Amino acid sequence: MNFPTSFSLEGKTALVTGASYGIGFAIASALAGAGAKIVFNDINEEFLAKGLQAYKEAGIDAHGYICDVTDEEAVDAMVAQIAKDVAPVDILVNNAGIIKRIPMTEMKAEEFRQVIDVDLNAPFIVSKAVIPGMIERGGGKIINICSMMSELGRETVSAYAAAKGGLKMLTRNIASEYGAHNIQCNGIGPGYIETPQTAPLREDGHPFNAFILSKTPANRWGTTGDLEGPAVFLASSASDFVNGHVLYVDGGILAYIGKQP
Ligand code: NAP
Ligand code: GCO
Repeated sequence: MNFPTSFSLEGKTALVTGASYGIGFAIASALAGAGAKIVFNDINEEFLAKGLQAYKEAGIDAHGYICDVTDEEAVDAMVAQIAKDVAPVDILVNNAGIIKRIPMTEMKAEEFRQVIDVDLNAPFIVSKAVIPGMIERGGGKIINICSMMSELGRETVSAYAAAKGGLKMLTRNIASEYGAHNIQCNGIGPGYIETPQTAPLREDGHPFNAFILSKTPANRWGTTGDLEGPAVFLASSASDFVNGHVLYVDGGILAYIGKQP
C-alpha cells in the first residue's frame, strides 16, 4: 500500500453536516488536512458565520450553507448548489444530530419524533440526495456518525438510542444496496466526547462524569481530535473494501465491564 496516496483526499469534495463546531468541525478539518474541499451546513446563521470564521482561522477555505437536514427539498437544493458552487459531493459525513435527555414516560411523542427526524431521517435524506451523483461518477464515501447508543441503552435517551441504532442499520443497508456502485457506507461510533452536546454531563460534580471515567479503560473523555484519523481512513481509498462497518472510537467502553468501585 502506498500510504501517502491511499489516505489522500486530494481532488475530493466532502460535505459534513452540522459542522460549524464540535465533532463535525473536527472531522471536516481532518478531511481538509488530507486534501478534501470542505462544505458544511448549519441551521443557524450565527453559528454558520462563526463556523466559517473558525475554518478560515484554521486555514481552511470551507463553503457553508444554511440548511435544515430534515427538510428534503432544502437538502436537494443545497446538494445541487454545492455541485454548482464547488463540485459534486464525493464524501458525505452525516454528523448533524440532537439529543433530548428525558425519561421515556415523560417524553412527548413530538419530542421523540424530533430526535428521530434529525438523527435518522436526515441521514437518509442527505444520503439519498448524494448517492445518484456518486453512482454517476463511479463511487463515493458515506460516513454516518453513530454512537455508543447504537449498541447500548441508558435512562432518558430512548429516542436517541432508537435513532442511532437505526442509523447503524441504515449504514449497513446503504452498504448492501450501493456497494456494487463502489459506494462505501460506514459508521463512526464515538464514545463520550467533550463537545457542547455532552457539556451538561461534565458539569462540576455531575455523577455521570465519574461514571463514564469508570466505564472507559482509557480513563478519560474523548476529544474531537480522537475522531480525526478514523474519519480520514473511512473517507479515503484506504478503506475501499470496508463497507457496512461501524468503527467505534470509544477508548474501549464497549469492551469493558467497568472499573470495580
Ligand atoms: P453538537 O455539539 O450538539 O453539534 C451538533 C451540530 O448539529 C450543530 O452544529 C447543530 O447545529 C447541528 N444540527 C442540529 N440539528 C440540525 C439540523 N436539523 N440541520 C442541520 N444541522 C443541525 O453535537 P456533537 O457532540 O458535535 O455531535 C455531533 C454528532 O456526533 C451527533 O450526531 C451526535 O449524536 C454524535 N455523537 C456525539 C457524541 C459526543 O459524545 N459528543 C458521541 C457519539 C456521537 P446548531 O448549532 O445550529 O444547533
Ligand atoms: C448521553 C450522551 C451520549 C453521547 C454519545 C455516546 O446522554 O448518553 O449524550 O449519548 O452523546 O452518543 O456515544
